[in-house]
Amino acid sequence: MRRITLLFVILLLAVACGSSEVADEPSPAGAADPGDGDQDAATLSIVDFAFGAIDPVPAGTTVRVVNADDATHTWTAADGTFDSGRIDGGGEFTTTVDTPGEYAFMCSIHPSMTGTLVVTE
Ligand SMILES: [Cu+2]
Repeated sequence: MRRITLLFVILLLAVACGSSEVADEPSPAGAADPGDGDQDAATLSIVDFAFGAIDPVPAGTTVRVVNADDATHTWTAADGTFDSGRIDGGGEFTTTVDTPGEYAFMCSIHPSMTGTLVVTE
């Protein structure tokens, strides 16, 4: 009887170890979460006196410009379609782009900072 109990305990330990290994595996569901949120929003970052990349966005998208620098910057379209005005360091500016097109933009304080926003239909 004692031997059977011992076998049972060993079996339990084996099962417990096995299930904990399974639990340690990363959940595939978790990997799909980031970036899945708001389809109608896009973020453009300003880091180290440069605009980050921004993928083409459909018309009607809300664009959020985040100034991660300490310096003040602006996000200004060459044709005047949008102009954030001064965005203080750590600040942000949000606008909605409604008209399809290709918009060259720059920082009016630091004209060497440039980029292009593509708005699709
Ligand atoms: Cu600037």
